[in-house]
Parts: sequence; structure tokens; C-alpha cells
Amino acid sequence: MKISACRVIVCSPGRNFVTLMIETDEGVHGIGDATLNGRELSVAAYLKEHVAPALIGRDPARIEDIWQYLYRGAYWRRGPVTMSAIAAVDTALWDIKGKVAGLPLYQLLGGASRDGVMVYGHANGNDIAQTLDEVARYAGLGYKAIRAQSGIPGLASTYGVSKDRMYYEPADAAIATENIWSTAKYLDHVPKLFEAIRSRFGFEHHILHDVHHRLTPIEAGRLGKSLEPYRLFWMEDPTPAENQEGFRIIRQHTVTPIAVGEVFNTIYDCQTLISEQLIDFIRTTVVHAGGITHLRRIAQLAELYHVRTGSHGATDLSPVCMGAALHFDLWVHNFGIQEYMRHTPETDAVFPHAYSFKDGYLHPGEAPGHGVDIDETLAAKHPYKSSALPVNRLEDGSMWNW
Ligand code: CS2
Ligand code: MG
Repeated sequence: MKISACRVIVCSPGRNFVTLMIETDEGVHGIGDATLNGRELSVAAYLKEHVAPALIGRDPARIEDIWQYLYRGAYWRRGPVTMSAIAAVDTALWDIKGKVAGLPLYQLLGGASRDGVMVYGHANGNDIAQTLDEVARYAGLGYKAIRAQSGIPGLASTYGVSKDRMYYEPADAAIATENIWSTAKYLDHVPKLFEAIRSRFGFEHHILHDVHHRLTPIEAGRLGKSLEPYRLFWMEDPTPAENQEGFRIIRQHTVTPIAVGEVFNTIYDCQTLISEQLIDFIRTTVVHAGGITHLRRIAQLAELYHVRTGSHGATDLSPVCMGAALHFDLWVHNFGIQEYMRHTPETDAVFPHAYSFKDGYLHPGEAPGHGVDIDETLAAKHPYKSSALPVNRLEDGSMWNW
């Protein structure tokens, strides 16, 4: 079998997605997600110009060799664009391998380690009362784990509060929307949110929160300590993680579990965080961390240090990534949880898939490969729309982390 064509499909059924289609001379095809929110065309160009031509004629079964060729052969290694492109190729090749074997991807990895993949939903509201109602709604949908984000008094907007409660898409303008941030207002407010949640719902559900890179390490230590009575499942991205050593400061002050890694793209981004047990969950996922092949390496390093997986699963990761991630989640021993920000019906129509939700768990299904495909005719009806993620400024106007 040989790779006969590699096509990049850019579409926007409600939001932009980049999908790599790899076709073979025996009629089997595989697809991979290459979506990088706000930078979609960078990855599309990388695939078209620097990857696709080099794949034609290669044996699609040689997944590891192709991964190494694209990683070592790039010379300019790592980074979100390169690793998302490699991820798309890797995912498509695992999809082909599963179809050729007639097996769902999780079987190729080593079989199921669990019966289902526990996921968390996204309760959010403009204030505590609205957020509590959303927590109740997600609990009613059967979720065992719920992330809670609420508006901050005195701030016009903040991360994670969507316009329509259900579907959250932060990339909302061609030129970045400028938000204002106040750490002081945030730190005063968040403990009240979780005190209200635990008072109303008790401790039956896992409750999570995404700080979204906005604190310094010592502020994150203060936040974690203030949230300890509410026993969060995790505090996510408490501080920008380029400075991996900064997490030693957080660990000195709090036992609130820490999750990091959705913006990471290789094992090197988290090597210290994992080997020094500075985090409890690693958030890397298929589309941005080099595909199944590299994500497996990260998870197996994490297993040595009691770190569990908690893969990113926002709306801007396509159903192709979600499908592949669920096979990974079903197999991996040190699984923690899977994020599940539901896609809109418009998106789901373009990406028919085998995965399904029941009682707070997702299952990837038994279709050969990763079980997700793309309806190219429908995709063509949704052209790309330039969009950028917001930026954050502090109240004095200086740039901050969004
Ligand atoms: C967030 C994401 O889901 C999460 O945990 O951090 O919503 C993130 O903001 C987006 O994926 C960025 O495109
Ligand atoms: Mg996050």
C-alpha cells in the first residue's frame, strides 16, 4: 500500500477546522485534525507546502518512521504549528492502520483499560447564580465531573463564560478582541463560587476550574490554598508554564491538584513538571502534541510519576481529535479525565463519528480506525472565516495572559 494523495480541507461549520485527508492506492483513507485555533492557515500551509509532497509514495503502515522523518527532518523542531501538522499525519496513519486491520484504534494500542471515558462538561454563567444553574443542568445530563467558570464582578468579560451557555468559542473576531483582567477581583471572587457550588451540590461531583494562565506562581499558591475546602478535582493552567520550575512554589503552598499542558506540543514542555511531580494531570492532546505516537510517550513518562492524563477537548479541537483521543483514553493506564466541550450540530454534521455519550462517559465506538470521517461536500459549504483568540490587558493597559 502507498500514500497516493494528501489533501488539506479547511472548513468552518460554526468555527474553523483544518483536516488532513491521506488517501492510498488501495482506496483506504485516513483523516487527522490539524486545527490550531486562530492560526489555522499556518498549519494548513505547513502541511500543503512542507509535508504532503514528502509523503506521496510512502508506506502508510510505517507510522513511527514517518513521525521521526517529520520531526527530525524538520530541523526547526517543536512548536504548535509543526507539531499540529505532524499530529494530523500521525492520526490519519493510525486511522488507516485500524481500517486495514479492521480494528478500532484502541485495540491497536493494547485494548481497553476501562469500560468508558469519564468526561467533564462546562458549566458557566455571568454570575454565581447562573453558574450554579448550569452546574445543575450538567448534573442533570449525567456528568460526573463539571468545570465551573463564572463572570467576575467588576470585569466586563473573563475566560470560559460563553454567550449561549452551551457552546463556547473564544475566537470571536478577525482581529483579537481586547479583554480587561484583574487578578485581585478574580482571587476575591473564585472561592465564593466554589463555596456556593459545594453548599448547593455537596461533594458528589468532581468539580474543576480553569485559571487559564493568569496568575503568578505565588498567586496560584494562594488560590489553591483558598480552594482546598472545596476539594477541586483540579486547578488548571494556574500560571504560564514556560517557567516549569515556578510550579515548585505552588506545590509549597497547596494540595489542590494541578492540571497543565493544553498549549504544550512535545514531551520536553512538561518533562520537569512530570519528573518533579509538580503537576497531577497532563493536558496534552492528540492534535497539538504530535498525535497518538507522541501522546503515548508523554503518558508513559507521566505514569512513572503518578501523573494522570486529562486531555484538552475544547470546541476548537475537531471531532476527529475527539474521536482519536477517546481511543487513547480508553487504552491508557494512567487515565484521569477527558474534557468534552460539545460541538455544535453544524460541526457534528460535517464530521460523522462513532463516539457516544452516556451517563457522564464517552465511548469511542467499535468502528475500525478512530471512527470519525468528514463529509467533504458539506464541509465545502462552510468556507474559512478569519478569526483570532482574544488578548488580555491589565486595568493599567499593560498586556497580560489571555
Ligand atoms: C480552554 C480552552 O478548554 C479549555 O481548557 O483552555 O477553551 C482554550 O481556551 C481554547 O482551546 C483556546 O482555543
Ligand atoms: Mg484550559
